[in-house]
Amino acid sequence: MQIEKYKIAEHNDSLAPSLKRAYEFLAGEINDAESIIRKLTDFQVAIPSWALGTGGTRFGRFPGGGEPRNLEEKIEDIGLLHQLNQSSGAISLHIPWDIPSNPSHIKALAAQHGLRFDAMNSNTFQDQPGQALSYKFGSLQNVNKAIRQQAIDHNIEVIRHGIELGSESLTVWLSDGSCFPGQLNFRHAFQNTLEGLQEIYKHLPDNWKMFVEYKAAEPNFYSTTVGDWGQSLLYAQKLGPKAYTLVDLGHHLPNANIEQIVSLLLMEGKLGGFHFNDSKYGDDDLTVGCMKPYQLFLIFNELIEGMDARGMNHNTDLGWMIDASHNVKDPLEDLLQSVEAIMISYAQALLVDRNKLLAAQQENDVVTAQEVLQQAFRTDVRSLVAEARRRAGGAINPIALYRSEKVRDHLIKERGAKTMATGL
Ligand SMILES: [Mn+2]
Repeated sequence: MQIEKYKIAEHNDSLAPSLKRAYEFLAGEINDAESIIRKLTDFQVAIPSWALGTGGTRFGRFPGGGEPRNLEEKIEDIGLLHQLNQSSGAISLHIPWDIPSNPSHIKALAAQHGLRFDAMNSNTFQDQPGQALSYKFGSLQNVNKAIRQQAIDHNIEVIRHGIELGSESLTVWLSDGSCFPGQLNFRHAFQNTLEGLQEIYKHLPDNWKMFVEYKAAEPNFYSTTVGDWGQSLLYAQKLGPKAYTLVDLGHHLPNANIEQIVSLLLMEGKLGGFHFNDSKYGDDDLTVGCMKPYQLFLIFNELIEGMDARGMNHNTDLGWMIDASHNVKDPLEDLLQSVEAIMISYAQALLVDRNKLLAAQQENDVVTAQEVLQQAFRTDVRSLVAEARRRAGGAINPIALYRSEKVRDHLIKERGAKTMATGL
């Protein structure tokens, strides 16, 4: 469903006076609010097609009703999010959960909602119905050449779907690894995986990127064949200039310094994509910014510093995606919260006084360095983000409008109370 424009306008009219007060105060306190607003307006985060239904765990799944029943309805849901926040103008598809049976129709529908297709995601971490060979002992790492070939062929098929939709990148996340010591020859697993990725790489169009996503553990709990950024970078360097590392915030060992990782990957020109989520223990896939907003800010601080050092476009030169999914919230409200958290951290990072920070670093003035960062982090930029959204035609308070319009009730009425979106 879509919300009528006049309803967004009415909602904004009712909140405009208080937003104006807050925004004008903030704009008087910071440097060049207008240029930050322009950057916020440009910045778009891709919504993954698997996050529109209620996420499950291995213990169960509790769907909330009105979940999208097909790819068309997933695109409609993302269109609605984008209508509300004007920052969700892209969709990241997962194959085989979202195979477009009529790509030109799907492409047109997405365009109608102002959406483009971000990275395509392959899946060799599950066996699909009718699949000839099993990935139980891995896909590209497998000791069986025929299984490796099946995984290669699948990725080539995903690229083909992506070309039809106008996507320009492939994310490969492998669950390959081992659960027990001795199960795997690490070198053989690496070599097999590299050879498979090289085959896939050959099928990338010239303007495409391949993102090699790493993950420290789960579902394998002894070793992972792309286990950390070092291993991902090794693959990306051996593959060539179209291959990059993808950082997923939940895929590290506890307390890893992710901001340092992104800084060095950017320095090497090998950071390609980013998966936002938050976690307390492992790959919890919780709402962005719900647990560690300061960490998210510090990561954005390094992202901006590193991208600016290389003259990169903040919006287009990295793939920005949410990768979160869980049990207890309305997935659309959750995604609105995640995108809001991203925009807030981005805005705060744009506020950092880089000259002052650099000078403090040169002087070993540790106290000032911390003051500079925390000055930005402790600035309440919510009115700046809301003003950018209002000017772009979105809602000043997306969740409030979503609720007052009873969107979920409408979706349940339209789609039924017992629908379940494809996904985990
Ligand atoms: Mn991910």
